[in-house]
Amino acid sequence: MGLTLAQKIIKEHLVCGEMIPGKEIGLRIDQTLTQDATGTMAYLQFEAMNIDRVKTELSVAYIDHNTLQNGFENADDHRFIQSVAQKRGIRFSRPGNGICHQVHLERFGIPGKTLLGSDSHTPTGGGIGMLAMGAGGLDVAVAMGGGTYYIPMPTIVKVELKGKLSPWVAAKDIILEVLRIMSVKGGVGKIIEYCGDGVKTLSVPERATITNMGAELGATTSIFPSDEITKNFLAAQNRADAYTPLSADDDAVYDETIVIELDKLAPLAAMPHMPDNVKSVEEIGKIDIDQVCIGSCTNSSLFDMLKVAAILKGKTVAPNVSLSIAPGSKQVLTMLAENGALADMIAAGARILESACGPCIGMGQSPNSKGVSLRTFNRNFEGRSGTADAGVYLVSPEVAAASAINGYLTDPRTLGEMPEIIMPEKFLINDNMVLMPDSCEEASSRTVLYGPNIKSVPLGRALENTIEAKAVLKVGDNITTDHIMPAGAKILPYRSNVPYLSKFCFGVCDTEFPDRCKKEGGGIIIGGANYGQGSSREHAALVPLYLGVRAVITKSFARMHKANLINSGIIPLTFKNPDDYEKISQSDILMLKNISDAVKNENTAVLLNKTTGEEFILELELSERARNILLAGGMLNYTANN
Ligand code: MIC
Ligand code: SF4
Repeated sequence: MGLTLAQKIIKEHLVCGEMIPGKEIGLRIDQTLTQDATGTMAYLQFEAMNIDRVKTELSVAYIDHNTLQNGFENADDHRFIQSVAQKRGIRFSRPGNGICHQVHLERFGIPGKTLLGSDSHTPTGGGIGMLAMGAGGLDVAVAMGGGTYYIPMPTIVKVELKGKLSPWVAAKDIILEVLRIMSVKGGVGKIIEYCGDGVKTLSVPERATITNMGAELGATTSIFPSDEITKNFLAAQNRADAYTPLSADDDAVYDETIVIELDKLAPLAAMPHMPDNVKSVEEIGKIDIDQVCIGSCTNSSLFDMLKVAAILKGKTVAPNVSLSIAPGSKQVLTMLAENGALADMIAAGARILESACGPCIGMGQSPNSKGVSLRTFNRNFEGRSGTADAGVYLVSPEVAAASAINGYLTDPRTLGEMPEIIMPEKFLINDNMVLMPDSCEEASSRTVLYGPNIKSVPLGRALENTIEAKAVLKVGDNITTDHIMPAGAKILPYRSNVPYLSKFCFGVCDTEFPDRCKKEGGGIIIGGANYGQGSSREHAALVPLYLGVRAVITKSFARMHKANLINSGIIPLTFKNPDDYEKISQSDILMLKNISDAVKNENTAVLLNKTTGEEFILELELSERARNILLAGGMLNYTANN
């Protein structure tokens, strides 16, 4: 039986386990990336492991999230990450060099390699045929130290792309269509593999838009074959030797198939507040807008920017709209500047931002109250923009630029003929903003520089046999890590200060949660389906750990968050009968009897609701390794014990 492309790469990197869907497998990781919002924690954990140098083929530390330096904290974190990177054999991409995923695709990604990143959009690398996955910082720190990365073996979904996109319809519309079909929980436990004759009509940046936003499906990763188009992209980046042709076997067997006829797609938008709340732009109609933001790791390539510049050329942004544009990397920004496209954007009234995440993570450009913001980004969760009552629509660069000119949501097909974009044959190569690490000799005298905002990582405690605690919070379906641990300009600088961060935990749902938790000495959280979807941030587990949360009981979990809970020593449990969710109210006293015995040996545990007297069965879906980590009270204790 033939293999799919993802299965081939997994097979080549398999350290342990069998490739049976749902069973735990261990993978060798070739490359890692970190960004600064998760990186400080990841490097604190790496430093705690006492390993001299990283053991990967390549590790890169990017500074792209916390670039708004409103106080010393972010600059201190940058300095800390730089000092660790230089000492430990990691390349350091300086602030201004660009968004990690865009730069990694341009300068470092290699088809067929595994990439683990402390950011959920690491699957962007699937655009050139990498097996690229997001994970919590601790898992990335372990991989940097040469450790194995563990995941449940995913099932493989084939997305067959047929035909060619019509004018004004973009790669973003393909992934929005996949989201419409599969939903934000439809990809959990799955790898999405793209194939079909439509693949060869898509450039690498277009493929990367699709694999990037596969994160919003909850998928483990997404991947495209590596073909002539990949080869030309790598050659244009002066990296022809990185190319290897890769594709699925003709007789590969997939677990599911979705067919998308590209010529039938129209411009789409994800409406507030979920990336799968998708409708066609035509159907939504000409709603008034206040803001347009173009950029982020989803849509900030040179190709995207040239399209935007061509639409804006000779026009002026509508008076009711504020337009911001953040090109994805220094390479993109420089090339735009050199060919005049940047001048067209500026002349039209665009507010040019540095090459960084910026508004995507609420680092500035929050919309006005009740504002309507069109963004080429990948997430439109409530409050993520920094304005609690704003409504964010996710759209393609074409829709964004056309709407910025008109002042209302615009189907770009109404603009007439689509401008032709001619891509340069060679990208401009200048890696002067990537610092090479010290040699082993130099490294021995380099000190790691800790700022005063860097506080120690909270530690769990070994699991006791009975947990009796209050249901300190009950939430519904699709709770994101942005609900659990919000980001944004006011909070992000404290990513290395868990005690301070804890004041904002669950702030979007219930501002009293942190105080309640402290008063009760912790407790148990009750959640709905797909709990913890979204980002890889382990802070969404570390902060609840700090607040004394011992277990989370839900209808189902998102993959990365479940792994982060286990790493933090918080037990993830699911209702055997999802209807039992209704039988627990916030503030009920709950009791998990014989829980350490259950974690040791059983697939179920019993929960007694002491307030109502009812008992329910909960499921424990855990690998042997995860059981041992939980018993030890988290990964750091487990590693120290072993
Ligand atoms: C995001 O898009 O939410 C982030 C910020 O990039 C996160 C990582 C983080 O929280 O630092 C992600 O997607 O993993
Ligand atoms: Fe940065 Fe936004 Fe991409 Fe996250 S999704 S890496 S915040 S640009």
